[in-house]
Order: sequence, then C-alpha cells, then structure tokens
Amino acid sequence: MLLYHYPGSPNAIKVKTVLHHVGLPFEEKIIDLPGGESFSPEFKKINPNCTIPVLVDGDLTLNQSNAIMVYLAEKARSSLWPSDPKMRAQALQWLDWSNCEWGPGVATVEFQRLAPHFIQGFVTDEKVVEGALAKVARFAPVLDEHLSKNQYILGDEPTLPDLAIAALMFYWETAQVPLQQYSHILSWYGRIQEMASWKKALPAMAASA
Ligand SMILES: N[C@@H](CCC(=O)N[C@@H](CS)C(=O)NCC(=O)O)C(=O)O
Repeated sequence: MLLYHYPGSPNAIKVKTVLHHVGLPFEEKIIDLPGGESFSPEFKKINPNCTIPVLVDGDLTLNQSNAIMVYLAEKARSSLWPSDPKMRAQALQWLDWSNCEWGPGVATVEFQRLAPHFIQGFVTDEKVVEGALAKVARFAPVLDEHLSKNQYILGDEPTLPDLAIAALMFYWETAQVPLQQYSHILSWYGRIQEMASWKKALPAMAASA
C-alpha cells in the first residue's frame, strides 16, 4: 500500500494513526503541498481533487481521509470500526459531524491563522475566522457534553471518529482556538495523544516535543 500525504496534515494524521494502530505495512510518498505539487498533472491523475491523503492499494485508489480510515480498519478487521449496526451508524454520524460541523469550525480557524506561515502570500481572512469561531462556539459544547459521559466517542474504546475529530484539532493551541473551557474535550484529547499509534503518526518535531 502506498500513502500519498504531507507530514503534519491533519487528514493524513488520521490515516497514519489507523495504519500504525492496525499494523498494516505501507509506503509513503510525500506530496509538497506548500510547493503546489498536489496541482501537478501527475498528481491530478491520482486525485483530481488535488488533495492529500490518497491511498493506493493494488487497483484501488482512494481519496477522502474518512473513507480511507474505514477501508483500512475494515481490511484489518479492527475494532476501530465497529461491526454492530447501531454502533457503526453512530460512528458514521460522528465521522460526518467531524467533517461537516467540527472541521469547518476548528480546522478553518487553524488553517486561516497558520497558513500565512507556510503559504507564501496567504493573508488571514478575519471574516472567515469570525464565521468559523461561531461554529466552534456552537459545536464544541456538543462534543464536550458528549465526552462528559463517555471516555471516547463511542464509549470505552477509541474508534475512527475519535481519530477524525482529534486530528482536526491538532493545531488548536498553536492557532489559539478557544477550547480551554471545554475540560471534557481536553481530557479526551489527552487520552488520544497517549495512543502509541497517534504518536507514531505525528510529524517528527511534534512527536519528539
Ligand atoms: N475531505 C478531504 C480533505 C483533504 C484536504 O483538504 N487535505 C488538505 C491537507 S490536510 C489538502 O490537501 N489541502 C490542499 C488543498 O486543498 O489545496 C479529506 O478528508 O481527505
């Protein structure tokens, strides 16, 4: 299997955590996102969306990090992806929540505030930040309340939604996303950070910090 990614990309951290967790061997190809390589004609053939991560497994070429995570967990028959229909439906619910509610809030603030450091000429759009902060204020209490009653998103063990949600807040402190008051989110995030597979998935500097 070959994973196209960029170190430190939240969507790649999700997928790499699953790969390490389930122990499937894989090779990596770094795509130079800041250098615009994802828009090269060669990469467009692999993913016309020009985004990473992309997983190639034999004749399967898959983009969208959540789909890749599900594929890997199913392939490895991992409990990261529950088999019970109701649990699985809830896992899907939270995966959708991560991309539709959490990401547009937290990850948008992170990107807007940090992109000037790695994309030449990028200027933070304060109106976009304002809209994203409103989403954080709306959805963080939902997650915090849920985690006040659950160790992990689906109960006692981590599953794919935990990784999807946690990866999207990877830069929350650096980008000063206001999450300090959500103690249940922060305790849960601390538990995710303790996972050996999570640590292994991080870019070298963050992993050794
Ligand atoms: N929904 C996609 C989003 C992928 C995505 O936006 N990846 C970022 C890196 S975290 C990327 O490739 N950005 C480059 C761009 O959008 O031009 C997924 O979950 O894989």
